[in-house]
Amino acid sequence: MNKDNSNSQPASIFNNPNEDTPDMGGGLPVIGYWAQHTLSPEGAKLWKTLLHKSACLSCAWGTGGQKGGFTNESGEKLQRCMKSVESISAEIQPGITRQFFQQQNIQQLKQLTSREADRLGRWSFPVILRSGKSNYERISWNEIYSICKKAFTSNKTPERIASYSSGRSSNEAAFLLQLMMRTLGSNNLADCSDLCHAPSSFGLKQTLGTGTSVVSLESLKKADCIVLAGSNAAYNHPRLMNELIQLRDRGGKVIVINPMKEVGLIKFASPAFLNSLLTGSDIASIYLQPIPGSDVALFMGIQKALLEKGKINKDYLKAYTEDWQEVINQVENTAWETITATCGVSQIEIETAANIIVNSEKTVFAWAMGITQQKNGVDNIYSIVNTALMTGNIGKEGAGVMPVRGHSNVQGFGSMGVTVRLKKEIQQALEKLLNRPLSKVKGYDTHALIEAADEGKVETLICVGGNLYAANPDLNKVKRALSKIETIIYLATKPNLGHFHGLANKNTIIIPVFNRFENPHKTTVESGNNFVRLNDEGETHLKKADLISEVDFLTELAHLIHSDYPVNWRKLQDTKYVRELIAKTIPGYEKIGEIDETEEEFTISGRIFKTPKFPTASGKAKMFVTPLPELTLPEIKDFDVNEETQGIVIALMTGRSYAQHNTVVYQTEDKYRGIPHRNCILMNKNDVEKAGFEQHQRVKVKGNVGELENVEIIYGDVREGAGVMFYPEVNVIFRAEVEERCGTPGFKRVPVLVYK
Ligand SMILES: Nc1nc2c(c(=O)[nH]1)N[C@H]1C(S)=C(S)[C@@H](COP(=O)(O)OP(=O)(O)OC[C@H]3O[C@@H](n4cnc5c(=O)[nH]c(N)nc54)[C@H](O)[C@@H]3O)O[C@H]1N2
Ligand SMILES: Nc1nc2c(c(=O)[nH]1)N[C@H]1C(S)=C(S)[C@@H](COP(=O)(O)OP(=O)(O)OC[C@H]3O[C@@H](n4cnc5c(=O)[nH]c(N)nc54)[C@H](O)[C@@H]3O)O[C@H]1N2
Ligand code: SF4
Ligand SMILES: [Mo]
Repeated sequence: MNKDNSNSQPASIFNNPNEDTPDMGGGLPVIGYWAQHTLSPEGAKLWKTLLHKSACLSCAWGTGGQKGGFTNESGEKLQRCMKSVESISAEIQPGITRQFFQQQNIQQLKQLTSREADRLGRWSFPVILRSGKSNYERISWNEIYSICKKAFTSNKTPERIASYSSGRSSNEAAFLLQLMMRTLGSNNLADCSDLCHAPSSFGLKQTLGTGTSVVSLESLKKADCIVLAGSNAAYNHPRLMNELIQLRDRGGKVIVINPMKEVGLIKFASPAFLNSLLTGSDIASIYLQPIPGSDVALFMGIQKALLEKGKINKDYLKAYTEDWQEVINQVENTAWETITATCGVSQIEIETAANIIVNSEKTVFAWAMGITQQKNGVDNIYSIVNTALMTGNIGKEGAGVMPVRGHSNVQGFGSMGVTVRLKKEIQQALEKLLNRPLSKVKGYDTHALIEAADEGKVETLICVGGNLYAANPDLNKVKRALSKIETIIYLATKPNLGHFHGLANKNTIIIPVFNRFENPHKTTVESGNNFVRLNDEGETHLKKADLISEVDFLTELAHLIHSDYPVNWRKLQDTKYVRELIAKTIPGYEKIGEIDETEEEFTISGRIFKTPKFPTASGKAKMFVTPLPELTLPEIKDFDVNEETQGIVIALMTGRSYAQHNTVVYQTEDKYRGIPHRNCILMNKNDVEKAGFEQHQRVKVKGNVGELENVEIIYGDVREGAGVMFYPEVNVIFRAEVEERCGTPGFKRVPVLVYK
């Protein structure tokens, strides 16, 4: 590779051995999907929703809101992607009928796939599965509240009550959930972010004193280089691709770091720009393919290259950071051979990437699950922050660090205090409100919640959205753990695998809720770029259904448990009063107190860093030495198979197909990766041949707690030694290694045996 001419190589670097796959991401298939859905019989409902003033349901990029469904945070139009249509289409399905549950017993419902469960339609009335019964049945609201009141108040310590939540709901629901739980004395506020960006929040807090991105969309538009590590934005944050396209158009560079060559990160055709749509736009200027789990080494390599070129910004480090000398010493003392052997990327490629950063004025370092879902996810964050600090890229416009967040309001949940690591400021504000200290007992994050439930330590669980069962590794254990909980209450819009497999010991109750564009009151959400959106009131197409808003249910439940302490809960059913409470409690959210009058959406104060002053105790950023990971794989015999077994052990990266949203599968194929159905493993051709297999052969894939059979091998441009499979199906075969500092499972480096 030519050191100085690293800006244009995309088409040729894509070496997909699978000839049937498209040669770019996005493109005409996306327009086709739009047309098919918006012109279909459901089209009118779909358009109504697209035009409704509310934030997109799908990812945290933050499209939609008061300026209209198609507008991004900078006011640009044409920003609604196909993923958004996909998620709305699922919400505007008809309701499930009452007869359905009379006809289908739980054993039959357990046979459904994720897609089939979602296609049953919307939950449209509350149901209960009582112990010993074989069918879900309709239940009255009176009985629900009486069971819930008992479940939350009788004969137990607060630690035996827990919640889990997922970031589709509103800030208002999130705030109420945590206030209700903390008033009870329970800090058990597990959340989907524990499985997702928790290492980012943890790592950024330790280093920079903040928990979220320090870059706004506006600022991103001024960058001239973006490092995109462990993210497949072409699938999961499609409108981020517009920013990458525009950055390339203005002469900027994109460094992609990903063990898998994702076609959309090489070339992407965006419907927002006609030229791009017709011919496709180059995305990656350089594409580095490290060994899964080795990013710390790769970033250390970049740091070493900077050091050797004399390009470390020591003035910046001296003025604005702490402990930088230790980090530089480590880089100095780590040999290139160790670095390249650990990450599997050559010195020259690493130097090329370092050169690009050095020659750029403003670099944004962005990342997603490839970085966080690792046993050493926090070290990954440290190594990225170290690199950004060494190049003076934090605390100025157009530069910074940017975790690319998942669910559309997952970040809002964290801001509202739905977390086991509560900010001091929020703790103090809540203690003032309650007029007593909060419980000091450490709460369960998602991983700890499953462990505690399995040990019989949880009696009552409320799940505000999500799919606790299928989102976790080791599904059989999760099922067993949940079955030891006496009462589980699921608030949900649509059925998912968790409602049929994640059953309680005594009562499993499903509360059907309005989604974001149906609520009878206004709500707010927070995007990954720290922008707060206001969602207008709406209505549901399910005219005969018996739905409730999350806010109404939580306030009524809280009223039953706490009466009028510390607030008049029923008054909070008018969400304006919740926003007033949020304004007083949540740092940076002051403006939400007036949003009902002003309708002014806003950037949360204190989050975007334009100067290198940090909200840490010393005002400086803190740097951490990052140990290199030891990335050995087990041997065939370690999988408890006989010695003659023909096969190969690889590091499996488990994640999303093109057409799924987390545990919910919309379509079975993944056309951009050439994967025809869900039971496939994507592998490097050389690995397949080494193991004596061939493309399309059916094999078994074995993890440390189970195996999948009849799995079809598909060739893909993934580096040797790695493979790709889809969750939630694959979650049945492995117990993950866990990042000890925040409980996040290592979903992106799962050792598996592929064998006959
Ligand atoms: N359409 C759609 N949009 C979504 C979602 C969805 O399911 N569907 N989910 C939402 C949520 S909750 C989230 S968290 C985000 C997820 O968005 P992403 O993080 O983009 O999704 P993943 O598929 O989990 O993995 C991202 C990439 O990490 C790479 N990777 C794996 N291991 C490594 C590694 O060791 N190092 C590096 N550098 N890369 C690695 C994989 O090859 C993959 O390309 O998307 C959000 N948006
Ligand atoms: N192997 C593997 N496992 C993973 C991952 C991976 O990459 N690999 N990724 C992890 C990540 S990043 C995440 S975020 C988790 C996802 O974990 P979760 O967030 O727990 O799961 P989802 O599939 O997003 O939950 C979907 C359900 O949410 C409900 N829902 C949707 N909208 C609303 C709403 O407005 N209100 C309410 N109350 N309910 C609603 C619907 O019932 C829907 O079925 O999975 C994790 N698990
Ligand atoms: S990029 Fe994300 S927020 Fe924007 S329209 Fe697509 S799914 Fe919605
Ligand atoms: Mo996520």
